[in-house]
Amino acid sequence: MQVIKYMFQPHGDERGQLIALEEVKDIPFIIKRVYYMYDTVSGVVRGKHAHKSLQQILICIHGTCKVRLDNGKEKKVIMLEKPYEGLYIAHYMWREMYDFSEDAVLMVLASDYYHEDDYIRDYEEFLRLVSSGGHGDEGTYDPT
Ligand code: T46
Repeated sequence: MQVIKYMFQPHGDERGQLIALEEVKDIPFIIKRVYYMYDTVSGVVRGKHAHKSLQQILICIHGTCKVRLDNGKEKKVIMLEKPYEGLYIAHYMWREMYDFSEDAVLMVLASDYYHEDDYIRDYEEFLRLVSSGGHGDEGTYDPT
C-alpha cells in the first residue's frame, strides 16, 4: 500500500512559521469542506469507516495522533506530528484515528460536502466492496 504524505512548504521568518495551502496546487483536489477535531478524549478511536468517493488530507496542526489506514489487504499506521505534514486518504480506504495527544487539533481538507450516504461504516461490507473490485478508481489522486 502506498502512503501519500505531503510536506508543505513553511514560510518562516523571524516572527515564526506560516503554511499556505492552495487547492489543486498544494492539495490535489478542489477543497469543498474543512473540519477539525480537538479536545479528543484520551483512548478513543475515531473514524472506523471508509468513503465511497471522498478524498481528504489530514493535518495534525497541533499535537500528535496516529492514523491506521487499511485498504482491505494491508494496514499501515502513520504518525501525524508536524503541522506541515498532510496525509492523503483516497476513497475506499478504511481509516481509524487514535492516540491523540491532549493538545491535538486534527484538521481535515475534504473534496466534497458532508454526505452521510458516502460513508461505509460496516467493515465486512467494506471488505466485500474492495475484494469485488467493483468500486472503480474515479476521482482518486494518482501520484504516478
Ligand atoms: C473522516 C475522518 C477523518 C458533520 O455534521 N459534518 C461534517 O463535515 C463531519 C465530518 C461530521 N459531522 C457530524 C457528524 C457526526 O454527528 O459530526 C459528528 C462527528 O462526525 P464523525 O463521527 O463522522 O467523525 P469521525 O472523526 O469519526 O470521522 C471524521 C469524518 O466524518 C470522516 O469523513 O474521514 O473524520
